[in-house]
Amino acid sequence: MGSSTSDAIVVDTAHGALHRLLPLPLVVEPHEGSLTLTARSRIVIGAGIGGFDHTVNHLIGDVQKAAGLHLARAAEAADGDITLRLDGDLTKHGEEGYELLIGADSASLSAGHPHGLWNGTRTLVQLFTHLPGDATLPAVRIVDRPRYVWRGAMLDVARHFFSVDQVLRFIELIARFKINRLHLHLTDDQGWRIAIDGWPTLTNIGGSTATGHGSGGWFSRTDYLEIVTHAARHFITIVPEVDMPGHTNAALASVPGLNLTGTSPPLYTDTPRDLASVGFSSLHLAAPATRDFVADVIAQLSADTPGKYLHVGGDEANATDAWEYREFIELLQREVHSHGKQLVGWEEIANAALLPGAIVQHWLHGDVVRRAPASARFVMSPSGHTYLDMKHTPSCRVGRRWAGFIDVDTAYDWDPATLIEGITDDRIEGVEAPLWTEKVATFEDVQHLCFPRLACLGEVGWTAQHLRSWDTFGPRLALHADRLQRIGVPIYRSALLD
Ligand code: TNX
Repeated sequence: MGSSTSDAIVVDTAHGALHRLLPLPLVVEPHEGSLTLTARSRIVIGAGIGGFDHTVNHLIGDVQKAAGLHLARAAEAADGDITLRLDGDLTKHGEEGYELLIGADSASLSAGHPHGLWNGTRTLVQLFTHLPGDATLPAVRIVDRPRYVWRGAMLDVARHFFSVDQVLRFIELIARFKINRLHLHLTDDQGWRIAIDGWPTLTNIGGSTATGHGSGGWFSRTDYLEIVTHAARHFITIVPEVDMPGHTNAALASVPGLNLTGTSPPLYTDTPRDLASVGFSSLHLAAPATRDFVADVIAQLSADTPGKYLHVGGDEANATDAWEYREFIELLQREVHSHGKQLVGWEEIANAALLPGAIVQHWLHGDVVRRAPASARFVMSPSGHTYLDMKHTPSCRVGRRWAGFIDVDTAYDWDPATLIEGITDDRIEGVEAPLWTEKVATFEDVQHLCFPRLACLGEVGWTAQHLRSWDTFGPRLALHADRLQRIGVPIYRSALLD
């Protein structure tokens, strides 16, 4: 895009279109005037949209909430209407891109793919003032597409369990910022949270605990279906993680045959004090049940997950010999591939022989990441910028501090492409912010740690680097923090936003 557009962004921040958008689109051309919707305005459903009722229903519900108008559907456009069209150019917009035109008489949104149409509706809803009874939209032309395909949040439901209803709400909240991956950390030393057919003790025993005195819990296959379905309606892909071969005490405690001795260790409900004392548990290839267990878990999760990714963990396997670690990851890779899925793992999997398409999730050591083959793709979750379990400031009532304090400026002000030498945008799939929950026991605290920092991540992943600056982001974040507060999200209100 030309410099004139970025100039416009700098000089004209008072224009509603620029002030209200987060993440910032690629091209925003503010025009004079505005469109005022009325009770006669309708949503015109263009050809091909018929199958995407959920997007239309969401838009109708969101306009009702934002502007107090319940728009009807129509087939033919007239003045005052919003037209949705699926006739955009896929090569120009990509799957997620869209073009939105708001003039004094009408608005139109066009995309080449349903995901782009969804994203465009999210932008449209942000453009309202969200003041009671105000149904005006600023005149503007927006052409948009994301920097990265993977813009993720991770929720650790293993250390503390969060219910289906809480996960559904979490999905709704992250979708506001065009986050499109929800990575569920389903298993760890302190709990196993997904029922696997034929292995009832995994959840009956392994799901009964949490860190500290938490009561545990798990998702049935039906629960999981509800989660992936709700996510799909928000164009969010669920990335299920079963962490292996380390971080497996809950499984070892549930299934004696996963142990070399044939005897289970006790359940574990502590928090390792530091990074050196994590990774004490390990699966072993030579234990009698290991290979069947791995095959069954990966087969069921592959079948139940509509998305193409299977995350196998692989982090901090400090109790696994180096040779066995490599063999284990290679076994997991074969199983994942046998179900047509793409392998994802924490950066340590770069120590194994990865096949093309493997996704390596960076969190701590750039040098490990550089060991990955040239064909590997990367999701960047640098702990010093993205770890949502870190405190915002020293006085925060919840959170940890080993990766530093992460206030909203630190969560925003980094460039994924300049973190690790040799890992530039051509190799980067995207970015993700993980919430680990050893110290996070309530959903109130989940929201306090995630919002508004996940809005920062949303823009890091979406907006072209040359358009990003903390100076223009801060005011937009403050506006969206206000909106979150108004709908009852117990956010962290950073002093940087006042
Ligand atoms: C490191 S990040 C971990 C997690 C902990 C987290 C605590 C990673 C791949 N492993 O097991 O929960 O630190 O901040």
